[in-house]
Amino acid sequence: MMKKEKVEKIYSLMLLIRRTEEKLLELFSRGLLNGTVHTCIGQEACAVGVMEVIDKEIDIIFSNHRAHGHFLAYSEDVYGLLAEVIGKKSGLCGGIGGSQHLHKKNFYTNGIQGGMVPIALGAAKAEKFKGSNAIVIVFLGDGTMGQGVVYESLNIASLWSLPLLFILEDNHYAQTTPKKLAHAGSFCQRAKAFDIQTEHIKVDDVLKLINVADNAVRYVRENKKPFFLHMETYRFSPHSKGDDYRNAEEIAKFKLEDPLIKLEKELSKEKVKEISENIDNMLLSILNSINNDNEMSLEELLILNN
Ligand SMILES: Cc1ncc(C[n+]2csc(CCOP(=O)(O)OP(=O)(O)O)c2C)c(N)n1
Ligand SMILES: [Mg+2]
Repeated sequence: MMKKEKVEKIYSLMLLIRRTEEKLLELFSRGLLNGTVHTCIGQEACAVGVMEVIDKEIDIIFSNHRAHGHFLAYSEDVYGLLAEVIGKKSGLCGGIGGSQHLHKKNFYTNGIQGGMVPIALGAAKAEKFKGSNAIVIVFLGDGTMGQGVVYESLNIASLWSLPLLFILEDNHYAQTTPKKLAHAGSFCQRAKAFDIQTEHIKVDDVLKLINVADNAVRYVRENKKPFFLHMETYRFSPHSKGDDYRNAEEIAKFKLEDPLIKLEKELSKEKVKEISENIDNMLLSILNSINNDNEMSLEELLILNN
């Protein structure tokens, strides 16, 4: 693929994630969602960068409570996601899983911090046992580095030489707790203590991230060994909805380094407008069709939720 086409594709996916999540926050504030949502606004590059370099036919992805971006970058199934979070039968998991329990093909998630890490380890063991060429990818947050099971998993992944890529999506906070109040030392050093190779990247340029993620994925596939990739990112949205105690100046400073805006500069104004309008129209038509399906309408749900 030419660089220009690649930039358009990556930008479209990142914008799709951002617009979808902005829509979800709006629907939540109108009482139209079934359950909670955690958005990854600001972190889209992490999801898109990794999904760009995996083998979607065979690789297995484990996400966490902040899963929409990973899911959309993996599947682009906007209808399935929105219908699920709205609580419709036509949703990915029949509308009963909600935002934190998404599953499609080789994509799995749940909301228990660290809960998916040993499951990913088991999947990696199964792939090794089968002798397949698949690798397993697990996304975890900085706060989740406080869960003991992560270290048990790092240990066994290294000891048994399993094809497991740990992706630490470090957005500096666990809910509202800054990482510097919770974690001593360096995250990569922790993985290195288990004899696992590591890489650290500050996520300000998605194209750079794609190269780093590609190397990590190749390393795991070729060596059948774990790898620990520490991505330093930032979320612009609150942890969930209104629960934000972060310093406004800090958020503003990170917004200046928004990877989406950085990528946008590589495209013409006309192209950006076209991509943006296409996404907005698509979201509108998906929401209309969700609204018009045979189940309860959004407005009926609103009445029910009140
Ligand atoms: C075992 C467990 N404890 C507490 C929670 C509540 N909880 C949900 S997300 C979260 C913070 C997670 O922080 P981090 O791992 O940094 O991920 P981020 O939210 O920043 O993406 C907490 C405490 C949970 N889901 N599971
Ligand atoms: Mg975090």
